[in-house]
Amino acid sequence: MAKAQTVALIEIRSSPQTDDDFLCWSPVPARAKLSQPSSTDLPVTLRSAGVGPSAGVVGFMVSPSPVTRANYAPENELQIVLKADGSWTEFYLMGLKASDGNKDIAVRAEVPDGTAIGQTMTMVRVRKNAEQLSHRERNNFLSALAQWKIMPGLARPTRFEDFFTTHGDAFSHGIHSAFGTKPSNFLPWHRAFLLNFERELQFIDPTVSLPYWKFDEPSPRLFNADFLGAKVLGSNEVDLAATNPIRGWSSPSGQLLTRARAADTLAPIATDVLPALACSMHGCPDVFRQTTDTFEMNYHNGAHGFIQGWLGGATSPRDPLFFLLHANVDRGWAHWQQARDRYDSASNRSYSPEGVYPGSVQGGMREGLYANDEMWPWSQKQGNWGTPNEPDDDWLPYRFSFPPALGLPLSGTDYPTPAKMIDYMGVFRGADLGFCYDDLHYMSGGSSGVIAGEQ
Ligand SMILES: [Cu+2]
Repeated sequence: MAKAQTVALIEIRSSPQTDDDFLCWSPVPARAKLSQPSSTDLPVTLRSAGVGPSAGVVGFMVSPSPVTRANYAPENELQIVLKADGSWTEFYLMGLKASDGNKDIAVRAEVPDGTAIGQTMTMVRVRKNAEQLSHRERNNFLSALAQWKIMPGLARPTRFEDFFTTHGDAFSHGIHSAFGTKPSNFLPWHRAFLLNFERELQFIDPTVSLPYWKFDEPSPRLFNADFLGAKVLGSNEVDLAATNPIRGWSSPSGQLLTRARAADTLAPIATDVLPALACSMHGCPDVFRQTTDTFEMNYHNGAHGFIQGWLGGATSPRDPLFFLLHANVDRGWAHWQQARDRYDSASNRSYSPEGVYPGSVQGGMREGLYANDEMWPWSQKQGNWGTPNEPDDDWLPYRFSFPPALGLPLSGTDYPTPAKMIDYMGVFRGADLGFCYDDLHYMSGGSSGVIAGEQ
């Protein structure tokens, strides 16, 4: 029986800070200890307790480090012993069911009579289908988006302008096969761009994750005045409700958001032209270079072209729908990766060209496209496009730093490369990038995100 003053400390991602206490499906290290030395070891049970009916669920594991897909076996609770000397006992935590837009999971250490002697709050923060967000999740996202738009930028008038200008500058310089030279780094570049955006939203509200617009289905909730806007009949104007935090969304010059179509009753992409998502059933290209253009040309271009308006041009991130559209393209890539086990960034099946830029353009392959090249703009280099016959003044050396996220890769001078974008769930290298999708589990392509028997 514990003494009244016995207290256990629990740390997620093994740091005392709580602003890294967010989980996806990937196992992350955690630890617990007595707050002060005791005369005896203390056995405790670790459990998670959800706050509210839609709360998330976490699993526990003790395992040889690291946890991999080969030894992944989460439990609903875990018996551990807190050592008398007050040293740490390590374990792993992983999301089993997504949270509802807040830290709604208490991770508790209980002594045998059921008394909790320590607790920390966490959430399973995953990217969800925008159509299925709760009111809380939608409101959190819109409020953060409204604040982000007016954040003071580092080298441009607003952070918003940084993003769409950067996309415009890079548009025909390697990030799209359709509008520049081949090959492109379309998929990893946009994955980094989205993650950069999502981390900036999380500075404003750490409970927010980027929703995706599942554009092979009609999306009446998303294309609504209460969410990303309803198209006004007979014009390209977009109506946003008076209570919508992003009401009046405009460009820096004051133009209001426009779209030529809405996808509230129609879907831009028919399900049967999604070979990439159906590839586990129907067969799909096996190697990255055969796959990336399918995502870009058939899938991504189709969605942009359907909506048009601001989404139709090189500065398409002016419309926040851009980020939800690209999250779905990224999710498509993630499904393909899962179906083909393409997490090894050193394999040309996962990404090519491999290696680093050799110093001259060969076969259209420019600096920034090789797996281990730092990508612009995060590389912060000027003129690294490397075209021998053009002035290298297309890319400006302005600061576009990847926002640091505690306990996660990519911050400071750990610049994004295509290779660092491949294994986003840490399946191969053991460190996740801090995002995941509601229908793509660490272990399988299952649809619910809940492992059978664990809820
Ligand atoms: Cu796009």
